[in-house]
Amino acid sequence: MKRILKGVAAAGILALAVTGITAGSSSAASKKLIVVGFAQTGSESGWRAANTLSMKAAFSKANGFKLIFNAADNKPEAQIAAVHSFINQRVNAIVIAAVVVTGWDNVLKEAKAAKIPVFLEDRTINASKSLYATWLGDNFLKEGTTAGLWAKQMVGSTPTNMVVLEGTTGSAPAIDRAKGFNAAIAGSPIKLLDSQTGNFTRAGGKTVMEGFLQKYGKTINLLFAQNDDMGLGALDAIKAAGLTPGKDIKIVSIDGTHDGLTALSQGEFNYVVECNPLLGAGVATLVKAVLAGKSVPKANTAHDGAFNQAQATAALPTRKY
Ligand code: GYE
Repeated sequence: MKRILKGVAAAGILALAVTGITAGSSSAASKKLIVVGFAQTGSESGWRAANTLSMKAAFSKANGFKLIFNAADNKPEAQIAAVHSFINQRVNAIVIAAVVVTGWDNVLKEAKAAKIPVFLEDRTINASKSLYATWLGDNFLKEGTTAGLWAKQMVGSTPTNMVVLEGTTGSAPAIDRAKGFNAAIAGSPIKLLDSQTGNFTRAGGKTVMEGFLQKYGKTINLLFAQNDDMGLGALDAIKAAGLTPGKDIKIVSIDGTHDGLTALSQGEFNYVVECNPLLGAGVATLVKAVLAGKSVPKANTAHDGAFNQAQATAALPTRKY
């Protein structure tokens, strides 16, 4: 919890330093509302649910906003269509949590031509920096590195067979977490048996883990789940195969949701790296700053910690998501 508070406080400090204004201005009611279109990925995970709530709370009428919310069911084309529709509606600002890193150039050029600033929330994209105002999110590469360093240290010199549940193919967190993790375990006796996408969902994690267990059975010693939900889905598959998660198969995951930390506290997960989803207030502050003509940093990174079993148990009573 301390870490989360630190993260939120840091985001607040950053926002204040950038703008000198807060999202909760009391004079907002007398002013025209700022119309914001938010293209969310979908509703794949507990992290996503917390992120959506945080965005809706920050982009409230009381804070001076009218939010047009779209969730794209993790379909890149549907998300780009939503952004097109925001441009057609002449919104004042567009916020995007990009499903995948590619495919953004044309629609972002259109937004630029229409003089509508674009804000990247959570996920990064592959596009020229001139096509968006700023990004606020978590450091996925560092999260992967932290998970990998834990795994390397945990296995020591014991030969270990690993399977990986990847997030949405082509998404920034799936790409960067893999990169960070793989670099961190280099030189360790961890051997990769298999790696497949579970689309950041519980159902996906369960199905893919069932397949891994059928194929590799008891030879699997370690699971890296790129988010909590896939790890939680995998627990069902592991138990159904007669194995004990956290013991027969060690599990490291990323996010730090309430359910993820509960599994860790109960010894079914072994380590969880945090990814803070409470980004709404920071993004709202950036939107107001940019619309007021202020200059803001191009990249704004939230601060994340990590949890072992004892730390998860201590954090759970006050965990916000
Ligand atoms: O880890 C996962 C979610 O983009 C950081 O998306 C986010 C990821 C998060 O579905 O649970």
